[in-house]
Amino acid sequence: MLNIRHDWTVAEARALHDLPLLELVWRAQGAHREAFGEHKVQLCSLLSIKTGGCPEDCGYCPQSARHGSGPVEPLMAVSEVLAAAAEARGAGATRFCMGAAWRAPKDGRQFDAVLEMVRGVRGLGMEACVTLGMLTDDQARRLKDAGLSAYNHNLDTSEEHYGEIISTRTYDDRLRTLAAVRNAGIGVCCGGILGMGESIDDRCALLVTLANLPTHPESVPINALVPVEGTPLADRPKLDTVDMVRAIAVARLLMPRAMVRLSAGRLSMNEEAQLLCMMAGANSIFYGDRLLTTGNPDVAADQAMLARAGLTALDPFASPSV
Ligand code: SAM
Ligand code: DTB
Ligand code: SF4
Repeated sequence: MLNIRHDWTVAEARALHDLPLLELVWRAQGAHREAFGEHKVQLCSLLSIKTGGCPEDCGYCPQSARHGSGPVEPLMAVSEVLAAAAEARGAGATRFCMGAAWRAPKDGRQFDAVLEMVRGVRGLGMEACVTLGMLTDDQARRLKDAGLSAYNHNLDTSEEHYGEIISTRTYDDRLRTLAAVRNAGIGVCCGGILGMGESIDDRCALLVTLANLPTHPESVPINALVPVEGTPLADRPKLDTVDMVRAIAVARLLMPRAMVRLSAGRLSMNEEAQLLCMMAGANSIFYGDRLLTTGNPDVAADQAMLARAGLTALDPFASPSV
């Protein structure tokens, strides 16, 4: 019987986290098999539809105007975005995720263009996900009406550590947007970043917060910090990949039915480490040679990695999120 709970404690998550690695991975793999059966990998392509110049001060992010560390580009044209989505579909992606460096979207021409992008991506037969910052209930409803499959909004870290990373919005602001997304009937994509100076308990607390939401997120991206020159976190030491494996395994055990995404940071992991993350329950990756502003393994390398491991890609709409 799958263990679906919403009353996890940090101590329980920590006890799982600290198990001998092979015991932890074995348990997580068991939960994964029970929830999904055959292990398939969801391929999600990512596109930055509006880049940089963001007023928020997220310490990890090259798109914050305060760090002046990355390119600044206005909202892309709908036709360009849909051409990129069609290309991603051609390469085998089943989900197209569009990110905008906004604190929150403003109603009007730009929000209407995003709705058009969502309709277009769905029209291509792909799942559509956007991440646009904080949302109102009305904006969530309009995105739902346009056919949005999922909304990405990360808690990033524990509530305790959050203030060390971001000062321009609160944890509660983030939770309110997640509630607006859930109430509108859109799938929730919510996870975090490891390697930002947080403790192991902070990592466990983030996963417990996600698991104790009234409904588990359908999708949980686990990012390793991509250190970018000019950001306050540029000099953080590289995350130990075993820490990534442990966090993924705990996410799988706490939220057995979620798509757990091995997200940013794959360029600094070798393929064996990535496959160990999959063994521990990761069943989704960002696919395509760019994340938002930084790089990702190219399509050919990922195809070769999956083939080498005998892993197959998920069919469109086979995930429980839609
Ligand atoms: N502005 C919107 C927001 O913050 O909700 C959407 C875009 S924002 C870039 C999406 C997510 O990307 C962040 O919540 C964060 O988890 C992740 N991210 C940004 N920069 C990163 C980095 N350098 N390394 C790892 N993840 C990063
Ligand atoms: C998520 O959790 N990770 C993605 C996506 N959601 C939007 C973003 C990763 C960004 C990495 C840094 C960059 O490329 O700018
Ligand atoms: Fe802006 Fe999002 Fe980057 Fe924060 S993570 S600075 S909100 S783009």
